[in-house]
Amino acid sequence: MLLATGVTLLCSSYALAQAGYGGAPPAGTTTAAGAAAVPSAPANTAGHVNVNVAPGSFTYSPNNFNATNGTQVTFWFPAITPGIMHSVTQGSFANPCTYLAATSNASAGFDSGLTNSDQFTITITDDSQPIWFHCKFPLHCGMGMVGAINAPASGNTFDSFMAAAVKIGSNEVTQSDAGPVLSGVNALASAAPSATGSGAAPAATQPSSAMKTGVNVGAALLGAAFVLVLA
Ligand SMILES: *[C@@H]1O[C@H](CO)[C@@H](O)[C@H](O)[C@H]1NC(C)=O
Ligand SMILES: *[C@@H]1O[C@H](CO)[C@@H](O)[C@H](O)[C@H]1NC(C)=O
Ligand SMILES: *[C@@H]1O[C@H](CO)[C@@H](O)[C@H](O)[C@H]1NC(C)=O
Ligand SMILES: [Cu+2]
Repeated sequence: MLLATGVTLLCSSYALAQAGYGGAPPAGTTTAAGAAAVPSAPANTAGHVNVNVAPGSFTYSPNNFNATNGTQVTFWFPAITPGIMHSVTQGSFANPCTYLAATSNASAGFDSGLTNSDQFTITITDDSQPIWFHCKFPLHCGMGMVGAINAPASGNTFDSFMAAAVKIGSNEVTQSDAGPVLSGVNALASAAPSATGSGAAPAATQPSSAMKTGVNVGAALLGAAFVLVLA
C-alpha cells in the first residue's frame, strides 16, 4: 500500500519531468498520499533564517537568500508523508544535483540526509562564498528543489543554478543516503536533524523512532522501485 502509493507519486513526478515540467508541481502533489499538515517555519529573528522544506511543492522557501557569518539557517522538514522524504544536501554550482564530495583542500558538503518531521540547522562560516544545495530524494532536484545562500547577482546566479537543475530533470543520478553529514564548505551543522532543535517543531509532527525507521525503509524500497520503473 505504502509502496504502491509512493510508486504512483514517483511515476507522476517522472511524467512531469519527462514533459519538461520545470516549476513547482500543482498544489497538493506532495500531500497526495494523505499527509498531515506541513508545519510552517517560524518568522526569522536576528541572526536566524528559517526555511520551509517542500511547503506543498518541491521547493525550499525561501530558496535564494543572503546570510552573514554566524547566521543560523534552520530548515523545517514537513510532517510525515508516507514514502516522501527530503534533504538539504550541499552541492556545487557546476553540479546542482550532486553531493559536494571532499577534496584535498576542502571537506565534504553538509547533508541533512533524507529525513522528515524535523529540522536541520547550519551556521554560515564564510559569507563571501555562495552555498548551493538541493534535495537528494529521487527526482526532486531535477524538478527544481534547489537553493542558494549568498549567490551573486550576476555570473553564477541562483536563476542559472535552478535552470541547470531543471535541465538535468529526470536524468538526475540517484544518490545514496548515508545519513547526516555535519561538515560543510562555507557552512557547518552542529547536530543531526532533530525535532527539538533551535525552535521545537509542533509536538504532533514529531515521529517516534519506530515511525522514522519505517519511513526510511519505505524510502529505500521506493528508490529500488524507481529504478525498476525507469528500467
Ligand atoms: C545578496 O547580496 C548580494 C551582494 O550584496 C546582492 O547582489 C544580492 O542581490 C543579494 N541576494 C539576495 C537574494 O538578496
Ligand atoms: C581547492 O583547490 C581547488 C584547486 O586549487 C580550488 O579551485 C578550490 O577553490 C579550492 N577549494 C576551496 C574550498 O578552497
Ligand atoms: C566571513 O568569514 C570569512 C571566513 O573567515 C571571511 O573571509 C569573510 O571576510 C567574513 N565576512 C565578513 C563580512 O567579515
Ligand atoms: Cu525533496
